Amino acid sequence: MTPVPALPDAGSLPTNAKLPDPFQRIDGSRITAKSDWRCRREEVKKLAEKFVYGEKPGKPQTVTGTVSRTGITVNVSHNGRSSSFTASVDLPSGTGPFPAVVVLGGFGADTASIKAAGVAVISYDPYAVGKEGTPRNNKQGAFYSIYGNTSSTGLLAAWAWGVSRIIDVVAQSGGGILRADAMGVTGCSRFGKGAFVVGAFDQRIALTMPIESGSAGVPIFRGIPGEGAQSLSSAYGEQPWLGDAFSSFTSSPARLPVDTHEMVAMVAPRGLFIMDNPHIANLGPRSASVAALGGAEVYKALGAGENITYWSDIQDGTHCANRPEWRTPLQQNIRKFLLGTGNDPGSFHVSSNASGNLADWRDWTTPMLGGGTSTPPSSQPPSSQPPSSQPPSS
Ligand code: MCU
Repeated sequence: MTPVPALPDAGSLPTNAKLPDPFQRIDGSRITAKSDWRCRREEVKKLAEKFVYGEKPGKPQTVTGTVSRTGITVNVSHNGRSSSFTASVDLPSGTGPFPAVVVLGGFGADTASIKAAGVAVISYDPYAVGKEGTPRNNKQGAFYSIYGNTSSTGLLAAWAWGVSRIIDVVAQSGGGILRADAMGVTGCSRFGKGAFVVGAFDQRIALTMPIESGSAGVPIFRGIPGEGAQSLSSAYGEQPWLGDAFSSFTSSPARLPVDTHEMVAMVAPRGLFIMDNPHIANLGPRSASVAALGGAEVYKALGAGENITYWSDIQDGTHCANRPEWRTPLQQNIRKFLLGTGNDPGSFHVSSNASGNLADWRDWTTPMLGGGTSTPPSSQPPSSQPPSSQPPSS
């Protein structure tokens, strides 16, 4: 892969009230083929690390661990430092090996439906890897034991690094119990922010399902002030979720060279099911719908427009409630992307209370990308993906 060119300096970024063009490379040219997306995605990733989340390092020098029918252990060492953490496993009935969904935090995800579909639940405590409640210059948890307590990487990227290590261990385990090629991720609220970053930064995740993620999650940063969602300075200051470098953007998101529609795009063409709550303006649901619509343009350009679902048309306004409206699309997404037994098209069900208009936010058009081989046909089982949507990834 061509190396990513030099990234812009924080001091020289132009102000752009519109969403950056996801198809435009750092050098100013636009991509023309589906096979160009992989390199462009790498640029987006580097920009997102530098300006938003902080660096998510790749696989450490040593990752070992175990997978049993009840739990996963992860042991990591790198440059003479080591740390470890565990996650619990809850298997569905049947013989396996099973697909699995990593659930961040202990609430909000419909784990009963996941298991009923024949998929294992891996309960992952993000705080074991990146604790909340610490100052930015003394971050704690398994990630920071390795990369240093003053690492500028925020908690969301640290949590995502932890899930990547779980996948490493599952992949190394021989696949008797869990399938590393059929892994999903979900979580609600702050753990919806985490689930979103997990799926954007690890191409091995087959299905990404953030729930009611709010500011620093799915909503476009540029839309948050106008919508009256949790302010960027509040989200930046409440916990070190975002990287330290985001501090210079909290009152000027229009200077960001990336926005979250491009995090949506990083998930493409893989399965993405965004669940949101239109009854709580603090969550920025209108800005989340714009992120989904903007990112969906990349899905469409890759010929994978049916792999993204956005659903905020729900009755109950309680934050992180278990919602009947999401059960059917959840089952459909699991069948399509984890079990390989279905092919229902994704769709947008945007509440009229909180529906954003992409046309207000973009000054670019969606190209017809050439080449037919960069995205899997949606009926393809999750285990076999063609080269350009493959790892390497970490
Ligand atoms: C929506 O996620 C967060 C929100 O950003 C915070 O301001 C609030 O304190 O907690 C929410 C959450 O994680 O609720 C469970």
